[in-house]
Amino acid sequence: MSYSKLVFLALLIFGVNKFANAEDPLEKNKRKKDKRPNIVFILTDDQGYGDLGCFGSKTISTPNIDKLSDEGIKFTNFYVHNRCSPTRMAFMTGAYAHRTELPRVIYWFDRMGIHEDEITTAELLKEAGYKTGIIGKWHLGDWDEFHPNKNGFDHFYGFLEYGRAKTAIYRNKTLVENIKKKTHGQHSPKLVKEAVKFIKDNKEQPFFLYYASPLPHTPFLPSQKFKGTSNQGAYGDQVQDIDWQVGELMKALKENGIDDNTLVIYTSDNGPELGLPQTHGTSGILRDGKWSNFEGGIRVPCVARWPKQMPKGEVNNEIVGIIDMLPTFCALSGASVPTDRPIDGRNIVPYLQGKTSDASIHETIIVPGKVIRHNEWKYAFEEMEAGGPIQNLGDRKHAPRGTLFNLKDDPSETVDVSKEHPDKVKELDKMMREFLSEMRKNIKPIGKTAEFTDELLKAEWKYQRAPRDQKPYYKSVVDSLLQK
Ligand SMILES: [Ca+2]
Repeated sequence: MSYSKLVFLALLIFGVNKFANAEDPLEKNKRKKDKRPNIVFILTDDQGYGDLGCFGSKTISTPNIDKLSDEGIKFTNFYVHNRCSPTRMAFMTGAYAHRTELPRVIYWFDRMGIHEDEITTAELLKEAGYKTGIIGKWHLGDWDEFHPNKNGFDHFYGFLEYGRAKTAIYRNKTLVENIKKKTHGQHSPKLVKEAVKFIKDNKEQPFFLYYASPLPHTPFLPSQKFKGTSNQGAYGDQVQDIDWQVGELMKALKENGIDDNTLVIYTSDNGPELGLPQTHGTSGILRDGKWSNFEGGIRVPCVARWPKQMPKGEVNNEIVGIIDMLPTFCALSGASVPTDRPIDGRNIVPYLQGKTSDASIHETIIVPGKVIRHNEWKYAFEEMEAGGPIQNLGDRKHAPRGTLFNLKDDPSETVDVSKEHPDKVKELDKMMREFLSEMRKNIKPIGKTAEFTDELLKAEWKYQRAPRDQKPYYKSVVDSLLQK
């Protein structure tokens, strides 16, 4: 039976019941017969393309993640945005983050976040009868208006945001722990414990677990257990910590007898932070890293495992990305993809089943207004910048507007071939203009708190960046605006 028929049949038999009662034996029986897969989506933070054993690392050991690759599919062309919040927004909405006015990171003082009108991946899965959980880092708004519980997640445990020195762990809306000093790796066992419990509690029914580790982001602070275990400094130690976490999650799936029909996807939210004085992440063969729209910033390692339907040990070189998760998870759960708004992602279930046809599901991936990849061609609609604001660029260079790379011949983006292919330049430039024209017509607002004003936002930025002795002054400006 074809997959779509299976989904249709499952819907016909089991329906979508929002009022499922855990005590009702009929409902319980239905859930036991529910054959839809569980989904575990693991997202790491600032991990480079070259920093997994299965992606060629010789200095970091990742046996558990490599096993996912051996038992499933390795995706070599998986795209995200080049920084945290936009990628997480794209994951939740199935669309490029620029469509929601979010090309940048949300900081805790921003008073903005995901808009209440967004239809999130979690909401769609919840509506389809999945139990939904997020464990780890949210980063789509630090204020109550944008809370994961208001965006389709039945369960939340972790950090609303992880960018500031002081942070906190919440379970749903309850404060569990105030964290005075960043100690990244120390939180891993707590996150794992919560995830293992979530898996156990929901083994009788389909669930969606979004496991968003705050590792291996700067500052590199591995837990004592992993300190010095890799050959790539404290950064590598953190990746080995992540690998341990993946192993624990896989163990829990096996122990609960559900690993066969659970789709596990592992990837990173953006490329590695480069140019640091200490040993850091690597993009492997790709150029540049985080903050940049060179491949090292927007292409990340990705592996997926789903024994029930997926072939073992395959490599998929097609263009795919974080935007594809919403339509793909809709197809798996029987939910309908929203039709009242542009969705840039595509359903890649055929790839997950090992089917690759002559026609690619995706031919194009875009960073709106910046770069466009179409098949093997990559075009700089604007100057492609190397690195980011806090990085030492060393000998890393920008690429001027109009640069064209052929990623098939030149995966490391070293030779501009725009002069040899003027027609291709014209074609891609036109594609981007047409995309932007459509996007501007359909732009969706970012969510804002009641207090949000441009004036307040500017004042908070100044306060955050002010030297210590000037902080009281800028704080008084913020306070006076808040009292208005
Ligand atoms: Ca990140």
